[in-house]
Amino acid sequence: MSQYRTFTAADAVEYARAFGGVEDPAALVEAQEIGDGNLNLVFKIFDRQGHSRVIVKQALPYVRCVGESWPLTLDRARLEAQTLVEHYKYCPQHTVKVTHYDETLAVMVMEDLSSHRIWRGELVKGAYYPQAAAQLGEYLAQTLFHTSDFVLHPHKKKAEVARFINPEMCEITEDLFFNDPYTDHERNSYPAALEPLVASLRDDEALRVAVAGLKHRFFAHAEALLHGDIHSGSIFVADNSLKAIDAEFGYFGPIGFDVGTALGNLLINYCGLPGLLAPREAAEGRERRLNDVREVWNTFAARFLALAQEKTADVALAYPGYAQAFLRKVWADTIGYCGTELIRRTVGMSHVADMKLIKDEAMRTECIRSCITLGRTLILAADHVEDAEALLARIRQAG
Ligand code: SR1
Ligand code: MG
Repeated sequence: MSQYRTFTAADAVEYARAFGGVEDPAALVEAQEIGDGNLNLVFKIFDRQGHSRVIVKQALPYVRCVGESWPLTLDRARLEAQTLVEHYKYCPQHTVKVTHYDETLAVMVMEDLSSHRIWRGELVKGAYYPQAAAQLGEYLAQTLFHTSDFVLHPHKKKAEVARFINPEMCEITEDLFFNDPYTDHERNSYPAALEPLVASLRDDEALRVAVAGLKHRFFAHAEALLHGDIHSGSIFVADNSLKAIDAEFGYFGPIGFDVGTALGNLLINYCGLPGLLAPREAAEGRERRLNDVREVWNTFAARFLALAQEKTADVALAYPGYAQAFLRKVWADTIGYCGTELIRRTVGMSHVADMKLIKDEAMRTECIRSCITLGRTLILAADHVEDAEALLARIRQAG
């Protein structure tokens, strides 16, 4: 097969028969398009018994949620496949397995995760997966440590940075995270009642300087191969299992961006729960989210440090105390990027179910208000928060 064309369900079945890696390809008979993200086509391929066996994912040449007026590189499929394959090497237990990739068709075949559910969907229902936070911390530590200068030879690291250059997808993040919410941009969308609060973000000099610093580090700090979009909709969970998917924003960037995006989505849920659940369940759910935030960071930091002590190859970076000093900078970045995720998901164009599903309009507005306010607090406080306990105290204080 060659020449890009957009797949129909029949194309996806034919492709899965040819490249799905199943023992009985003729048994694959039906495809269902299940993509609910912003960008791609995703087909579940079923056998005669109605069991889903593999996933076929294809990049469209434009942003799906906007349409053909926003063209987008097909090369993102290569970057997604490469990122997932690389992350799988270091953390197979928490990364979806990609079994085949075709550059021309911008298609990949992946393991079917029907036994799992998208974490965001579970979080908005109040379902709790007690192991998920520690598993996410483990995924972040393994993937980010093993693709960093702590372990890669400097020549290999530079070649890897080049292999993962991802300018068009990075530009989306650069615009949506660090520009749009702080300007009067047509892509922004938020309740009219919040106009004074959003206008105050534009006029907040200290905030704008801090956001500029975060954007600058996103441009310039090639610390590790990031997932690049590790929100709760990019994570599948099941009892005692967690798998990261959807890595088309992968590139070498600041480690705190991935960790901050992950924490940010837990905190968006924290802000949305009062509008999603009855008061008692919401209060319980919010405590769980705070525990999740603590667990993600503490697991990530402990595992990263242990890996650094055991495996650091570079003689200077191995000097006692350096890994701890590096993690303090990652912590400050994490809090800052976490704050930008809260703001871009509520002021910018990419809204999420944790807010969208709140039925009562006044309540939704108040949840969005608390999310924006918390985002600003975190960005401004990023350099002054001692540890996870101090972060939780600030979140509780913010209301
Ligand atoms: C135009 S793409 C909008 C958002 O969807 C993706 O999932 C990323 O989060 C991106 O920022
Ligand atoms: Mg995605």
